[in-house]
Amino acid sequence: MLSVGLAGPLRSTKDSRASMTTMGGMSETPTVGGQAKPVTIRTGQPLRALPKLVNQSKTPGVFEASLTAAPARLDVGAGQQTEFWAYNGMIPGPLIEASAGDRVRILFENRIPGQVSTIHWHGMPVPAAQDGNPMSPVTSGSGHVYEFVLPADSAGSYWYHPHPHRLSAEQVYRGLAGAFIVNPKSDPLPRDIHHIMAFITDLRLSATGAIPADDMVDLMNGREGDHLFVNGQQNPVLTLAPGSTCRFRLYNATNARYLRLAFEDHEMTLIGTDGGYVESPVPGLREVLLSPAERADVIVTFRRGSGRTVALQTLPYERGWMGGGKPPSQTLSLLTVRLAGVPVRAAALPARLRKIEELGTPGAIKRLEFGEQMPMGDGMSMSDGGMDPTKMGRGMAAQFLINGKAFKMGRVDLTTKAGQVELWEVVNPTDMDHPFHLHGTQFQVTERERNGSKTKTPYLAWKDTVNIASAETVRLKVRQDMKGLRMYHCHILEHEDQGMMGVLDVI
Ligand SMILES: [Cu+2]
Repeated sequence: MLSVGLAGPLRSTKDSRASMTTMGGMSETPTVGGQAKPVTIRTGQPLRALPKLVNQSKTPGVFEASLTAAPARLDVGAGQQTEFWAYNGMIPGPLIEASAGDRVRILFENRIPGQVSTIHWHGMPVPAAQDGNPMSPVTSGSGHVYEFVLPADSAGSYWYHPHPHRLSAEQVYRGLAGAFIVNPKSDPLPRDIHHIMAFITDLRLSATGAIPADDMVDLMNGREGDHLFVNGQQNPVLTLAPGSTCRFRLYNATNARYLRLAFEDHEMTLIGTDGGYVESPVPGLREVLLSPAERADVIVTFRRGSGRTVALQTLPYERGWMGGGKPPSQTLSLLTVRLAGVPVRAAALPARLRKIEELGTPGAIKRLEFGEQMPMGDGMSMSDGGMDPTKMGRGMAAQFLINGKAFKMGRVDLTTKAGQVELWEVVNPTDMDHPFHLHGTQFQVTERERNGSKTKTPYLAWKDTVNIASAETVRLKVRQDMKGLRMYHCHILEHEDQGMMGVLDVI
């Protein structure tokens, strides 16, 4: 177990966990920070479409609206009210839908009691000053207008969430997150394909319906809620005619849960990643792994008959776990597709979806290495970039690092020239997986390396978040086109808040 005063890498409990499961199965008991799971949430409601944020502008090519973050009392199907922090009173936040080329102007009002906040436009190519960095906080009781123009080739499945200094994890697990779709000027997909948003979140509730604060287990591993939601509903039902072809925009908007997604007995065809369409559909996928913050756009044709169902499931995934309190490793149903009525003909996909320019020869190489460390000495007096001592027991906390350093406000960690292609090597020698996210642009993953064996990425795709598995190195090409300060960090939000983040200055 962990002890005071040690400086060195933390060990995960992968091995001991495996033997515990074999011996007694005790680790399969659902826990909430060590207590039995007390709340039952309704399932089986018709899947609802995400409510849209209404465009207030009458001018073509302009999207104008307001988002207010404030406490909201809502029932998510538990038969009791829960106090969330919500955008415009909704869990998840309203869907923002704009088109490539649009000018976007969003008035943000922060009514979260006593906390600064920001809105980060995750994955979107917006100017640094408009991107909701922790350096640009909006104080409680005040507002800020975010304004940016969506570039011509920026269509994709993005999202928005708070990014304040050390408070991102709490503000997201209390409910602040929403989807932001940018549509292309002309869409290559045929119109007879159903379009389904699947914005996946998780939630922990106490017996009284309250959202408990992060405990030590959460701070170490990232918080996994006990209840999984699609568009704010637990295991809702989507009814379709047999033979229907569906496009699912799959989002992992959880703090720390890995989603290994599969449709029972149905293959998926990948058509898009974080930054929009891939060049050509990639058929034959049995599963898609989404680490926190990643998105995938997939096509499924439902080939079972009327009266049958097909579940969208998340399968067990070992991401590495430190200490006790590991949630049960199990297959969970996220969404049930019910087939009913007269069969329809499957839709055909176009052979080409878009052109992606391959980023050229890198002019510079950067190496980023994740680290986990026990604090030195009593460790609890850290003033910058460390953990919040009010939330910890003495001597119990880990630190999460990039290149040996915890995030420090005001420090620039890396510098790059606008317009220059770089090769980034992201190295993970720790025992846990960490999803790596970079602001300001999309990148192209070129290669993964593990135990000396290298795998080239088989197709071009734009990504803003990529999982770096334990003991893995991921190489990616990236070019920043806009000057200013950009964050890069682990998207397990508790790790980000506890220092696994740096600042890139684009000059
Ligand atoms: Cu992490």
